[in-house]
Amino acid sequence: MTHAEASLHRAPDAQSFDIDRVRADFPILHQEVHGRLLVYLDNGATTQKPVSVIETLERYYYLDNANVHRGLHELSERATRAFEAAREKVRNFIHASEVQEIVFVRGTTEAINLVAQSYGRRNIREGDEILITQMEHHSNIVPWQLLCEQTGAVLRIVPMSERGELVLEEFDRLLNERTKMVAVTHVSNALGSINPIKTLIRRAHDAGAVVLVDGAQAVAHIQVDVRDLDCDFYAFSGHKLYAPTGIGVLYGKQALLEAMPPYQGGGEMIERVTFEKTTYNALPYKFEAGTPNISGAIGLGSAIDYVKAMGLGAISAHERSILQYATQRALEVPGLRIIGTASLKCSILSFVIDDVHPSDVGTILDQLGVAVRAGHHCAMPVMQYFNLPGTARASIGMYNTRDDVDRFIDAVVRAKHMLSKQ
Ligand code: 7TS
Repeated sequence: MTHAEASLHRAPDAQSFDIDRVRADFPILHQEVHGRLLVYLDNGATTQKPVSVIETLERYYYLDNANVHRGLHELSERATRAFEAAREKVRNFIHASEVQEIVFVRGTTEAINLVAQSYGRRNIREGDEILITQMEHHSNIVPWQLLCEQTGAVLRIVPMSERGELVLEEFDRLLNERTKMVAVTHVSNALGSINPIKTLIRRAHDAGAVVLVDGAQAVAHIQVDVRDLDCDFYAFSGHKLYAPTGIGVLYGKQALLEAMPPYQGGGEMIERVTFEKTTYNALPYKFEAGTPNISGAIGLGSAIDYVKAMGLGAISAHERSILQYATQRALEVPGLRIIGTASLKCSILSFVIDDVHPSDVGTILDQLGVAVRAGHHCAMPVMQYFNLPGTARASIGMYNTRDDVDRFIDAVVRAKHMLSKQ
């Protein structure tokens, strides 16, 4: 049994979450950066990859690489089987009913653009309203602005409170018979707030709107069940779920996807082409023009196997305790202010320090071997709301420890002493 295979046979309950074994599965963590052991706290941007995923990619390119759905030869059949097996793993992971409801895309951004351009241009007209929230990532703002420019629809924004919680009364007030689409993030990447999306989905449906959930910051931390949520679309990126970059998923309810026109034209997505008329392939291939990211999808399947073997419940419990500890330690630092204090949060600790620019904090932390992100986090409206140029952000993954938090806090204290004017 290889190291990677052995790691997939561990029991997935909270007690047995063996952080040392988990860390051993992530080779990249065991290096020095600027002379110190790396502390990686930028998981909101992208996660590191376990050996099992790296070995899956290696095995694919060593042994099986071929194009999918077209060759009659052995390698093509193997590649196709592995690619479609990955789709089934995604279906099972998010509890979708049908494998046809799983469309492979480049990432969350492409998934949302696909829905805006395909569903949106077919179904949304002048005067219709699209409801998003004040805490969206630019990926869940700009595609809707483009659609509004193209159709004459109107974008409406659900406000949030100082804590970074959506104001539900405002959500209810803004929902009306003109609301055709509600697009909301499951977890805020800038604040860590977990939104009550099941409630939002129910209320949006009662008002006759379709709902897209941006799950980019959720899938690695929260068990997602698209059937239980009853969302119409759910988008996420593989690379924030311990999988390679360049692969992501759009889940859509079959009836909605069936009725949507293709997003891009090309190979794979057709049934028959003549110069007079082209007919389209069945779901999900209608939305997968061109050669897909085959190794990426297979890598995503492998990452899902890894996460399931560790147990998402155990991962969540571990990350919750690390976030709690980090929050408590951060509050001990004089002059540090946490941005985003929602009662339900996961993974993310955004903060500012009195009269210090967040990028300077990020640079000093890097010099001390601690990787965080600093800036607007592609959520400029959130920064505008708090009247800040940006924040520094530590974001937690399954392999982070209390030691990581201690190193991070020590580095923040040093940065504050070096940079603070007082
Ligand atoms: N939506 C949310 C909530 C995100 O956090 C991100 C990426 C995206 C959409 C876009 O995902 P992509 O994979 O298509 O790029 N967020 C971040 C971040 O917080 N830091 O770097 C990328």
